[in-house]
Formats: sequence, C-alpha cells, structure tokens
Amino acid sequence: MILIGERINGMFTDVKQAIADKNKQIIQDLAKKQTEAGANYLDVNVGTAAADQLGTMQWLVETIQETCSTPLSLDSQKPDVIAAGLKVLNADNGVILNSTPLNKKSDEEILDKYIEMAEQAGPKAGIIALTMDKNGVPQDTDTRVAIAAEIVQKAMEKSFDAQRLFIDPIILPVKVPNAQAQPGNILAAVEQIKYLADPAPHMTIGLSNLSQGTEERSLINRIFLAMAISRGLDSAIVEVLDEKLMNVVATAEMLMNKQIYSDSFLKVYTAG
Ligand code: THG
Repeated sequence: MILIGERINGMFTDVKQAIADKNKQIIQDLAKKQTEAGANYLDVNVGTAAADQLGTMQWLVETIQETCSTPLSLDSQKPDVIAAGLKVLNADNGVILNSTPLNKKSDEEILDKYIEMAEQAGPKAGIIALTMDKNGVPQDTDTRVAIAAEIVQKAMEKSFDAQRLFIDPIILPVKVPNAQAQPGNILAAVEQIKYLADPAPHMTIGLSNLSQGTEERSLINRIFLAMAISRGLDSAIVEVLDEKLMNVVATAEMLMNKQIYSDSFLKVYTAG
C-alpha cells in the first residue's frame, strides 16, 4: 500500500495558522511524525486561505525538506502551483503531482501539463489523475471508468508508464444528501479500473473526504478503506497518525496475501 500522509494541508486549522505565522516547527513536526507513522509520501496542499499560493507551496516544500527526505505529493489543481513547488523540490526520492482532472473547461490540456511536468521531474515522478472532466465529478460507476480509460489512453500516447499513474475515482462525503450510493459506485469503479492497463495503474483516494462532518469519522474511514483494498485499491491519502487505521491497512494487506502472516504481523507491518 502506498500511503500518502494528508496532514500538511491548509484545510487543517493548525497548518493554516502555521502558514500565516511562517511557523516552521509545526510543519516539520507533522512531516517527521507522519514519516515515523509509515507515510510513503507527504501530501502538501496550501489550502484556500493563503493569498500567495505559489510562494506558500515553495515555503512548505523548503520547510519540509530541511528536516526530512520523505518524497512529497504536491497537491493542487493549478499547474502553476505545482510548477512552483517543483522548482525548489529535490525529487531524487520521487514526487507525486496531485491532482489533475482529465480536462476542464478553462484548461483542456491540463492532464498533458501534469504529464510533462512529471517527465521533467524525473523517472520516479508520478501523477494522481482524478476521474473528473469538464462536466465535473461523475456520480456513477460507468462515467468514472470511461474517464479513467481516457486518462490511461492519454498516458499511453505520451509513453507515460501506467505504473507512474494513480487514478483517483474521487470520494465525497457520504453525509451529503443523495450521495450515499457513491461509496458503492467507487468500489465498483476501482474493481474495473485495474483492468484498463497491464500492469494496472495505481489507484488512490482521499479517504478522509468520505467521513467529513460525521460523528464516526475513524470508523467510517477504516471500514471503507478495508472494502476498497479488497477491490484493488493500492494507495490512499490518509491520516497516518490514526493507529487504528494503520492496523486496518496492515491486516487488509495480510488478508489479501500481499504480506506474509506471522503471529506478530501487526507489529512487523506497522513498524514499516
Ligand atoms: N483526492 C486527491 N487529493 C486530495 C483529496 C482527494 N487531497 C486533499 C483531500 N482530498 C485529502 N486530504 C484531506 C485532508 C483533510 C481532510 C480531508 C481530506 C479533512 N479535514 C478536516 C475537516 O475538513 O473536517 C479538517 C479538520 C481540522 O481543521 O482539524 O477532513 O480526494 N487526489
């Protein structure tokens, strides 16, 4: 499982404040803690409050790199914010450019831009592409799979290896009215997307979106993650500091025969 730690995101009040105060300590602590907890990548999202998104992305990247070499997942739907981050990034250990739709009304070529930036960033650079296009986020399984197929096709045309591609079927809060069919639709999409290329593209989701506004956040996140892993999800943007969630990852991987069973499997796999 490729785990992307979600915490360095201006959506969180502590990070938002740290950005406003240029408080490096808060950001660096989150970087170290998430790395120790098993994050393979650290998501970096400036949020919506920062006036200078490009400068904030650069400050976050530089601040994190001062204390740890965990690869980053630069998270923005704006190519210029990603480009700004890449300028100051040491991409030797890899990087993920997160996240581009297939296309959007104001930018038909956005996926091409992300692919080009990833190619320039080096052979280990990956992309998270959302199953979203100029019509927005689809609500059914078939449209999600159809957009995923177009994303895979575009990557093939550009000789961008499917193994550097993460497809994200976009999970939204289950609490939103009329959205309760979506988790099931996403599970069905995950199952089908893995057959679009051989070897399959990676698949990821921003898990915490699902439980936003609910009173059983951790439980909802845990159960859905186990269900999605059973359908082939092999990556997720998650709260890696949630120990119970990390135990679910280890157990699901063991039950899927991706990790060998031993009586101490939990200790072994959560120790990294
Ligand atoms: N797909 C991709 N990238 C993504 C997402 C996705 N990046 C951002 C997001 N979605 C994943 N990360 C988060 C981070 C935080 C929360 C949800 C998803 C979250 N935050 C609390 C809230 O809003 O309730 C903040 C609470 C606080 O301030 O402490 O839920 O889907 N590719």
